[in-house]
Amino acid sequence: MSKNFENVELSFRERLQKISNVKELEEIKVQFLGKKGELAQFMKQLKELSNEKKAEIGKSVNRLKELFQEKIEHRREELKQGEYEHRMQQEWIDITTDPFHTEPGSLHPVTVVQQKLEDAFMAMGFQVLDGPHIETEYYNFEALNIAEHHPARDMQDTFYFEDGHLLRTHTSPIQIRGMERLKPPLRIVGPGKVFRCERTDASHDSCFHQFEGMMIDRDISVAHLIYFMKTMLGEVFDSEVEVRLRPGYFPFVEPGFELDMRCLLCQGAGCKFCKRVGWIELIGCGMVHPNVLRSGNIDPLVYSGFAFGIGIDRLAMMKYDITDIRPLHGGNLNFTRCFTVL
Ligand code: FA5
Repeated sequence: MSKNFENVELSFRERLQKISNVKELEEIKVQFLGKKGELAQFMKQLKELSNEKKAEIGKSVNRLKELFQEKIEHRREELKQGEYEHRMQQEWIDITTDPFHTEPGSLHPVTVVQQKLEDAFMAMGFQVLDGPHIETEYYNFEALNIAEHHPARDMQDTFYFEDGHLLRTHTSPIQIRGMERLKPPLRIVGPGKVFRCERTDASHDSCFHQFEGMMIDRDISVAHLIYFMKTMLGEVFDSEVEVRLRPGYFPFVEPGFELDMRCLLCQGAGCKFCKRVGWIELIGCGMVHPNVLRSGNIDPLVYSGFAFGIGIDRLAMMKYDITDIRPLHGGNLNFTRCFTVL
C-alpha cells in the first residue's frame, strides 16, 4: 500500500509540473482529489482493513490530500502570475505615442462666439450666470409675463416632461433667476442651449444656443440698449456692422424690438439663409416689462432696464460664412475642421 502512495504522489508531481493553464490544473484536481479520484480509491479500500491499518492508511491519505491541495493552490498562483505577466507583455501600450494620429482639437465656432460675447460683456461690467436646461413653467413663462393660456407659448412650441417640467425654450429664465439672487443695479448675461419643437431649415434648428442679457438700474433707456448691442456686435465682428431695429412682440419687454443685422453671407442681396430679405433676425430685445421686474422683487417705479436674447448660432454663421445651421450641430468632423479656431 505504501508503494502505491509513493506512485500516486510521484505521478501527481509529474503531472503538476507539465501543466500550463488553469483548466489542466482543474483536471488534476479532479483526478487526484475528486470523488472518484485516486485518494478516494484508497478510502474505499479502508472498510476491508483492520482498525490499526485503517488509522495508518487514513493518516497517509490525509497527508497526501493536504499536500496535493497545497501544491495545487501554489501552482494556481504561479499560473495566475504567469498569465498576468503574459498579458502585460502582450497588452503593453506606450501612452506617450499617438496610435490614431489624432489632430489637435479646437473650439467649436459657437463656443468661440459665446466666449467672445462673454469677454465683451464682462469687460463692460456684466456677470456671467448659468441656468438649468430643464425648467419649470414658472421660470420659462409665468415669471416672464406669459400667462398660462397666452398665445406667446405657442410661438415657442415646447418639449414637456410628464411631470410638467420642460426643456427651456429660451435663456430668458436666467433673467428671473438673476434678479432673485442679485440686488439692483445689476448687469447679467446668461449663455446656453435652448430647445424648441421646430421645423428645421437653413436658419432654424430645434436645439440652438442663446445669449441672454439684462441690465437694471435707474433711468435706463432704449439708447443704452442700442449702445450695448452695437458695441457687442462690433466686438464679435471686429468691425462696425449694419443693424436695424424694428418693433417685436415679447410679453416680457415693453417696448419690444427685433434687432436685425445686414446679412453678411449675401451682403444684403438676399440668399437662402436670410430668406431673400437681406437682413437676418439676430436679437430679440426691449425694455423690461414692469411685471417681470416685480417677479424679480424689483420695484418698477424706481428701476428700469433692458433685456436681450441673441441667437449665438446665427451670429457664428455670419462670422464664419456658414450658410446652413444644421451641419453646425451635426457632429461631422469634416465640417467642423473647416472652422478650426484655436
Ligand atoms: C426669444 O427667445 C426671447 N427670449 C429673446 C428676448 C430676450 C427678447 C430678452 C426680449 C428680451 P426669439 O424667439 O426671437 O426670442 O429668439 C431670439 C433669437 O434666437 C432670434 O433672434 C434668433 O437669432 C435665435 N433663434 C430663434 N429661434 C431659432 C432657431 N429655431 N434656430 C436658431 N436660432 C434661433
